[in-house]
Amino acid sequence: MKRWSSHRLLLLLLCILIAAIPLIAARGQSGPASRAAAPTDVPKSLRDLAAGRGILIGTAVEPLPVRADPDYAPLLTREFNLLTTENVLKMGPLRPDITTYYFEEADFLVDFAESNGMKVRGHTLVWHNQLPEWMTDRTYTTSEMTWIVNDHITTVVERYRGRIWAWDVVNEAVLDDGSLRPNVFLQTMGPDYIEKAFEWARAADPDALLFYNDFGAEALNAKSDAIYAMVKDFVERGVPIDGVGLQMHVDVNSPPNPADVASNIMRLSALGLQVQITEMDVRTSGDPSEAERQAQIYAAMLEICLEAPACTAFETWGFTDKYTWLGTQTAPLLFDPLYDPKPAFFALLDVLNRAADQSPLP
Ligand code: 9MR
Repeated sequence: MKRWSSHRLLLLLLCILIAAIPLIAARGQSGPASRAAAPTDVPKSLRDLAAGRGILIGTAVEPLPVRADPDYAPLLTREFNLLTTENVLKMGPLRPDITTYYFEEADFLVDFAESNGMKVRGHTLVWHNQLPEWMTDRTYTTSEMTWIVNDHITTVVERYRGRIWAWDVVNEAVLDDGSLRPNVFLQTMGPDYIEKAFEWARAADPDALLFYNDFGAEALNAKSDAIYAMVKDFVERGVPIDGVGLQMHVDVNSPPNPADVASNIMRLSALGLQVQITEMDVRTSGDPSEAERQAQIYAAMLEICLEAPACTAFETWGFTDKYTWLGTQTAPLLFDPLYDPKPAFFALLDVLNRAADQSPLP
């Protein structure tokens, strides 16, 4: 047999390849393995759907799992476009002594949020809990405490001016019976400490949204009545406040009445204030049979938020049951400890999808 020279063999291979190009291209366009079809198969994320409805969807975050758990950040940045600093901006962790501020951890989370297109809620400037020992170990005079709180708000809010979208300026200052919580600020500065905090925050960043944030005041009760009266008075007197945060730490067996939550949001929005669901979780006994009921509670609260134009953000207090302040037995969040989505996650997706169908964007 006649032997083929190597350059003739090469030529033959080239011809076969050229002849096959149209076939390969056609399969690429219409075959079952078509890559062009892939993007439509990927379900939209909570953050994509929420953005289409004009609200932000967020969650509380600690630096440790962002740094150390490889499964954590990809899901966080896929599903959420708002990040609340769970602990790092509280006075205890932030201010180890009266003149020292430790910003490293907060800087890390703010940088992380920015590089992933997420807005930041700063939590929290004035709170009776998680205070540094130097504050709780001795008593201060009125002018000393006024200086401490003013320096704190001014230093922290100025540092993140233009980078922190919204602040929980004062957190949990009201008790269930509607009276002011007798904390160290009330005891030294008197009831005016709340409005002073808002004024100092406004001066430090005129563009940040300023919130009063509390728990157990989602529906209609003595506490939410007192908060309503307080912020109404602030609005009337020109104290700079932009909104009220409803934390929404609830139990699967005793959720707030949805109609009452809607009424509460309505009366706050009639004052010209925004409302945000800031810390939602739904505690269960850990029994998986409660997962559907938990999902309905999440869905009901998101629906209320979507129906109220004043409700501008919906946030959960963490997103995986692997990391929750309630302990891992209570399964309060949207993903299980292995990061598998729970019925609560699908219920939120469903609410956002249905809302998008009802009012398509122009
Ligand atoms: O989730 C926070 C937890 O890690 C802290 O140990 C705890 C300290 O009290 O605070 C938790 O967050 C709280 C938030 O700052 C204010 N609202 C209630 C939240 C749950 O306790």
